[in-house]
Amino acid sequence: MCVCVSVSEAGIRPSLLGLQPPTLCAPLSEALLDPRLLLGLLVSAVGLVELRVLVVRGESVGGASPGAEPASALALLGDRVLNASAEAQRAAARFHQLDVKFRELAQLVSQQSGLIARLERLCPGSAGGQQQVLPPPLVPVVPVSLVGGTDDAGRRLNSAAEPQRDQTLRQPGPLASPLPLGHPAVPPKPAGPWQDCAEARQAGHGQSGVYELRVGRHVVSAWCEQQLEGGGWTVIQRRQDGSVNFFTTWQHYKVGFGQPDGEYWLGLEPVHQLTSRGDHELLVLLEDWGGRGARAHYDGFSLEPESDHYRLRLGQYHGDAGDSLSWHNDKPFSTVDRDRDSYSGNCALYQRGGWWYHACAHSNLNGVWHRGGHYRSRYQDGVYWAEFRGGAYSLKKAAMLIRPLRP
Ligand SMILES: [Ca+2]
Repeated sequence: MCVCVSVSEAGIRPSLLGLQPPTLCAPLSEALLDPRLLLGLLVSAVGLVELRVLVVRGESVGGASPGAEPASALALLGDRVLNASAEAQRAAARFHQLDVKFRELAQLVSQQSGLIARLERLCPGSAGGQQQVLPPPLVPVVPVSLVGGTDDAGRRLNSAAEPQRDQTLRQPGPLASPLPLGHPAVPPKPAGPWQDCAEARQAGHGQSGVYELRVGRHVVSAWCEQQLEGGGWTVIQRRQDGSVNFFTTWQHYKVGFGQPDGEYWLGLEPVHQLTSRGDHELLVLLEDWGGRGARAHYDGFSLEPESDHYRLRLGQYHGDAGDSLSWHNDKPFSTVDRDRDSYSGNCALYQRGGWWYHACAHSNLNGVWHRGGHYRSRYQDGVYWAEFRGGAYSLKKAAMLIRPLRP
């Protein structure tokens, strides 16, 4: 007596001898020892495929000799097949349970992976985030103005970098702005509010100081520079002593912060409102720790509305500071909590201040006010204008002024 199964790529199936080749056959005594034949019998026994066990009597198959097999052998085989079938059924049930458990665990892992990915996106400073984000690019600019020049004064003044103090510690800075002209000890309190500093100047107010300006439905305080080149300048940004923390959020940059007679940021929304009334020019005044001043003038300046992230629109550059802002033209404003830059990481996080970052910056006048000029920091986070003193030099004074262009 022999047992036969067909063997295919899909597995081992029992078959009728000769009907589904290729076929494996063996005598009963050997079939129980052959794992392929035994597996075919087990598979059949649990009903996964059709069971056909052919018992060939009296014929020679696979070397089996003709003649009768003892009836006891058949009974033994039957018992073993039944036992194996029951075992296979238990194994199949166990396999099914494990398969269900595996699917549950796989789903749980998938959910946890998604959660981890979301947390990494929310925490760019975490270890996971840093693994995917390269350090921000530094500005490799060697300022032309340094070629053949000297920065001995800056080096003499160079001392340990001092982080800027917290905004809660802010106090009115000295009345002197980074502008080259002097200022009155007591700023005037002209009537207002004015449309802008140029309107106040045209009304005869020629002293620089804090004026009230009507911007939309709000009244804001701003420093008006009324003695520089005919006056009428509205100061929209000023750094001079590190008294104000500029590493702050979108909302602060939107509405403004600081003190108009000291360090301050007028606000993206007021500047947008002012520059949407007509064509404006921008004047950037800089001063290093050696007392050397420089200026960058742009004959066009405006900010798009908040819906366009206060995107920067800039005109042609003129001046002696070097053009470190045109690279940021047409770029949206970014803060540590509103990353709109074109760098894979968060420029405002590394450079510690809001700016119209590209990837990342040739200038950032809203960085950390490091005392002394040259500073040591992990990232390029100083108050810098790369074309003037390089990206690793934090300026002592900086100011941004706007004025309507005369028709
Ligand atoms: Ca980015």
